[in-house]
Order: sequence, then structure tokens, then C-alpha cells
Amino acid sequence: MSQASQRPQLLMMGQLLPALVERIEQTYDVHRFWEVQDKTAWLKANADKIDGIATSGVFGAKKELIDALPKLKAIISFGVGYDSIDIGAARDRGVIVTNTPGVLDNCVADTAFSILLALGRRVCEADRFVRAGQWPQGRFPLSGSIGGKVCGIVGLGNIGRAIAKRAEAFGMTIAYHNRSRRNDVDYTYHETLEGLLEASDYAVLVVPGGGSTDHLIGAEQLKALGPKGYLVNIARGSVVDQDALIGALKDGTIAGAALDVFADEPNVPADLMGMDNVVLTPHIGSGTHETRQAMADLFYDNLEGVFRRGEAVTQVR
Ligand code: 8YV
Repeated sequence: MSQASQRPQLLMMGQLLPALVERIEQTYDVHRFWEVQDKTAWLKANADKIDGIATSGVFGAKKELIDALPKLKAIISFGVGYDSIDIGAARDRGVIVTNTPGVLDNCVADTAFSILLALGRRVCEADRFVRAGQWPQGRFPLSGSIGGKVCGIVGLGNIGRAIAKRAEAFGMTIAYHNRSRRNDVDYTYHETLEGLLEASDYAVLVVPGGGSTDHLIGAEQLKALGPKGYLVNIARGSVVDQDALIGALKDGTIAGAALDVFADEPNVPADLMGMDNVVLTPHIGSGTHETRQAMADLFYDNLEGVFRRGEAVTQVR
């Protein structure tokens, strides 16, 4: 076997961090699938060579692709969420899937809390007010305080707990809904999602995406949150029925929303862009230099774990 053919062959689904790709390319062959024009023809010629898929929560890996790669050993993904990867198809084929949990909790929690604050204290609106030269004509309207309000967390996992810590520091009361009560926290537990939403001033969505949480928040749930309630979504766009949300924002069913994720990223409905009671960010949850580097390191560790050491570091089970 030649030296070149011993290098594992990776199919890369989209552009990952350039420094990470450079590091990978030292000992792996990378095939840039997003640059391939005729994917069917390419797969016909190359599918039987591919050992691994290198992807992210954004790029994913569909069943048809997984099934088309007979030698596929692993899908190495950048990001904690793996709802865009067909885990069932991978499992059926005995393909290992890895993600990058743990290293991004604090930065995602920072994002959640910063858009919560921006929404509650009308920071983006106030910024637009100053830039539009409106200040000399009159004062900016008051907002509500953050302290003393109820922060309802939908999905109290590691990221949820990091958000709760920040909310506590701002004097909020913490409540949560999970499938079952956690015995390591003393926050108020609500057995039902609607019960939590009714009790919340700010409902923060932190559940994973995928089939089991698809449109978890629809018209009924928004009604439960109520006209003084704010929705914060840093989870996945799929968790919220976006049309129902737009309706609820328009008719005052809820007070406002801070959204880092959307149903069809990077497309954001014009309806949302035109509203003052929403804060919109372009899926920046984990997007800091430090966290993205930590995610890249864990990605690389998983890659080496699977192909060189025989065991992944953070395998999706
Ligand atoms: C990333 C994320 O934007 O980790 C996740 O699940 O949503 C984010 O950290 C993305 O997955 C990686 O590009």
C-alpha cells in the first residue's frame, strides 16, 4: 500500500475553521464535498474510498449519504447539536458519531443571557433610537427590570444550568421543565411545559433539536407564556413554530422574543425584521474565538481517537 493510500479519506461537508482543516490535512485526505458540482457522479467514482465524514451541526449528514458510503467508519461533527445528522442511519450501519459537548456551555449561556438582557432592557431598540437621531426629540421609553423576574428554562442540561447561574446573578428566580425533576438543583420544577410557560417572565429554550422537540412551542404554548412573557431561543429554529411565533408577536399574545436560531437559516422572515420587540442574532451561540478553538481541538481529538487510537473522546450514544 502506498503512503498516500494509508491516509484516511474524509468527506468534508462544508467549510470548517481554516486552521482546523489545515491541521487535518497534514495526515488525512480531505475531499471538499460542497465544492463538488456533480455529487452523484463524484460518489459513483469515489464513495467506496471514504472512511469518514467531517461535518458540523449546520452541514449535517443525511441518510442517503451515509448509506452511499460502504466503508464509512465515523461521522465527526463540529458542534454539540447533532439533529442534522441521521443518527438512526449511522447506528444501523455501525458508524460512530462524535460531537463537541461541554466546551461551549459558557459561551452559549452568555449568548442566551445577552439577548435576554437586550430584549428585556430594549438595548437594540435604544441603539436604533440613538442612531436615528431621535434622542434630541424626546426620551426613550422605559423598560422592565430583569431582577425579580422568573427565568423559565426549557431543558435544564449543562447549558441550561449555565444560563440559570447567570440569571441567578441578576436576581431572577429560576424555574425549569425537563422530562423529569433533577435532584441536584433546588430550582422550581414544573411537570408540564405549559405550567412552566405560565409561570415564566422569560422562557429560555435550551432543548436539543430533532424530531422529539419539533414545534414544541406552538400557538398554545405561546398563549401560556402570555402577553407579558418573553421567548428566548438559542436551541434550534425547529423547536418553535415560527409562523405561530410571528402571529403571537403581531397580536400581542406574547411581549417579545430574542432569537439566535431560525426555521430556515440563514433566512429570517421579513415580518420578524420589521418588529421592534424582537432581538435577532445570526446563530452566534458558541461563536467566540476561544470556544470555537476548543471545539476544533475536541473535533480533532475525536478524529484522532477514531482513526488512530481506536476510541472516540465524545461519542454520541
Ligand atoms: C454551531 C451549535 O453554530 O453546537 C451547536 O450545536 O449550534 C453551534 O455551536 C454549529 O453547530 C457549528 O457550526
